[in-house]
Amino acid sequence: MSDKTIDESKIKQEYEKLKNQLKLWSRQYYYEDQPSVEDSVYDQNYRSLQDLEYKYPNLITSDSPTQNVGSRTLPGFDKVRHDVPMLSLGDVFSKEELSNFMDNLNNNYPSISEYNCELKIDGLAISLLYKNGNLVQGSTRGNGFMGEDITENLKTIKSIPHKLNRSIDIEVRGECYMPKASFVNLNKRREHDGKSTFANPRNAAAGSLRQLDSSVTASRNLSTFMYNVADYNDLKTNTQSGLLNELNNLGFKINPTYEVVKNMSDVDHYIDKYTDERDELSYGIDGIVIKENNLSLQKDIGNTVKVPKWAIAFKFPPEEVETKLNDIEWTVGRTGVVTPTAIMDTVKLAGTTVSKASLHNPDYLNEKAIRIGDTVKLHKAGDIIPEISEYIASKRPSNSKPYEIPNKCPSCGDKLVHLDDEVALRCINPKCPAQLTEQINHFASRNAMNIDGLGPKIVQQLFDKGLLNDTASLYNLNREELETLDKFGTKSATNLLTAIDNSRTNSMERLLFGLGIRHVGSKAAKLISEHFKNMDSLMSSNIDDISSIDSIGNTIAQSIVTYFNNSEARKLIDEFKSLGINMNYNGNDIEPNVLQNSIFNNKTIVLTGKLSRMSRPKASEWLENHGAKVTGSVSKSTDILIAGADAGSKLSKAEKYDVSIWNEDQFIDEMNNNE
Ligand code: 0OX
Repeated sequence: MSDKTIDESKIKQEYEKLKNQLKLWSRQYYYEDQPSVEDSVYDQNYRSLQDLEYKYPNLITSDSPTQNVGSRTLPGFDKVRHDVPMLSLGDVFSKEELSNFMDNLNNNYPSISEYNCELKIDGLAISLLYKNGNLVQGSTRGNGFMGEDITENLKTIKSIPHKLNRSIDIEVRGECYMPKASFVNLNKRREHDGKSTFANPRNAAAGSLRQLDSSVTASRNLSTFMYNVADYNDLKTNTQSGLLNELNNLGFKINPTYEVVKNMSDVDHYIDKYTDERDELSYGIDGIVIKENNLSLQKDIGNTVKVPKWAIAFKFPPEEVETKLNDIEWTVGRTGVVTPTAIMDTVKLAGTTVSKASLHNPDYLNEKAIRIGDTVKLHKAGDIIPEISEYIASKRPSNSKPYEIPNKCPSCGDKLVHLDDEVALRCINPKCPAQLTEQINHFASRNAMNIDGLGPKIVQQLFDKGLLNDTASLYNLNREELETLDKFGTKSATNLLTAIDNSRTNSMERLLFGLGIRHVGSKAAKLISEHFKNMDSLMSSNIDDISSIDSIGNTIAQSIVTYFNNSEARKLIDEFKSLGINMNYNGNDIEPNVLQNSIFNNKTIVLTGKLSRMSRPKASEWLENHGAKVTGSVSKSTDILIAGADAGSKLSKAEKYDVSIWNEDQFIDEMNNNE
């Protein structure tokens, strides 16, 4: 073989390698939402490929990322300037505010005679540009002035005409959305494929439009409702309702529910009608849009920089029902925290039956000032979690008395205390039966020692019979004792004994998690066990040793050291040792079911801003227990940013890296789905 041929084959090899590498990275970034290299690395290699192709054009193959026109392979889309800005909408949250808005407008423009009411589709605003009746460009709203060119993707949506019924130049605007059923199916499919699911149809639509391969968008079954044009002169109509009709004639899908009305009372009816029918619609709506109907008047009224002054969005209030508060139940958790739960008459609320709502802690309860017997208003926070908003003063029974926060533990009767400046009430009796049974339940749970068949009812019976008093005593149970349990024959007793016995060989992380050390979730337990390999070396480590582990912070490290400094804890470990419980890390254990089923499993998550319904450490702990790695800063490898109120720079960084951003409601929504 000549030197030249060797050179050529080497270059070809290099070209193939580079091309395939880029294709893999591109796939990881766009299809799997799992980028494995920084953008800069991708760009650098992409340029090397371009250089090679420039020098050796005969190498170029049609599957090269540089040749892919339909599905761009470089991160990001081309920018599109909106010559006529794409406005958003101002919003109001009550009928009173809406009525004020309309009164103001009517006073300033007495010639207003009509309003057009439309449903507010919960999707993404898009703009479609037609030249001579042909679709030439489709874009996202972006910041209103500059969006992204997503023409190829929008072309895959069936409701978007490629050719209009008239050969005109026109720019049409509207909403792209994912129907509820498509969203449910998509998430089912993704879950089945082990991919992360979308939090809501809006996010799913956004993710589907930002695909660089149009065939992915095509498979997502998106749809559109168009409702506006950049320049009214392009249409022969002088009203918003007429404009919708014209758009329909041109071949666009419009939402047919619009109604031309005269006054606030009509608007009121429209709102009530669709508040009732909302659940039945096949697409999500998050409110009603009210627009002054005359287009020339709209022009006179004008816009602010961002929103029209002639239209407003009325956002739906959360659904609310009334019910009676019958009791407040206090339950003791395994760490001794005593939490109140409202027990109410069962009611239907936003699609489910509800009879309980957490009252969180005494401060919260005092703030609500509710009494047993009160009629209360109940809503679902973030559309998911039942929450009492307030009591109805006029319905308070005349003989009701202020509710007294208990000062004794409902389980052991010991005095309840507030530790440090905690709002939570605690029972600090280490022998409190409720705490002990909860500890045993936790110890036996799937992510911990995974003792099959040892549910809370059995634990309670064993405890009541005096056969169990702590986690170690589980390993001393015998068949005769187990056979004294309700409906427990020889077979069930043998099965349970085998399950208990099998748990002796569990890998160290299960025991470590099962101990119930504050802040130590199952994921942290695994990382720590992986690092220290056995319990003795963990017990003799210090805070620095523990926090040197990647993604284990000071809080966890401090908590572990404090735990093992306690002689009772050391005694317990000795007891476990003498009972033959494995103290070593066995290597990669089979992931517990909870982790396998959790969408948070193996996700890198950052929490930022103020969460209103739980503390950040609590949220972290929960996430870690569900397999997530919680880190402090946003990077390309972050999967999800959970942003509470007043989120700052992490939010903009996440936007930059195109990290999924969830608000607290979405997070709580997913927590519920994962429980
Ligand atoms: C919707 C929706 C949004 C557009 C520009 C000025 C008024 N989400 O369904 N916006 C508008 O109108 C805005 N109408 C809608 N129906």
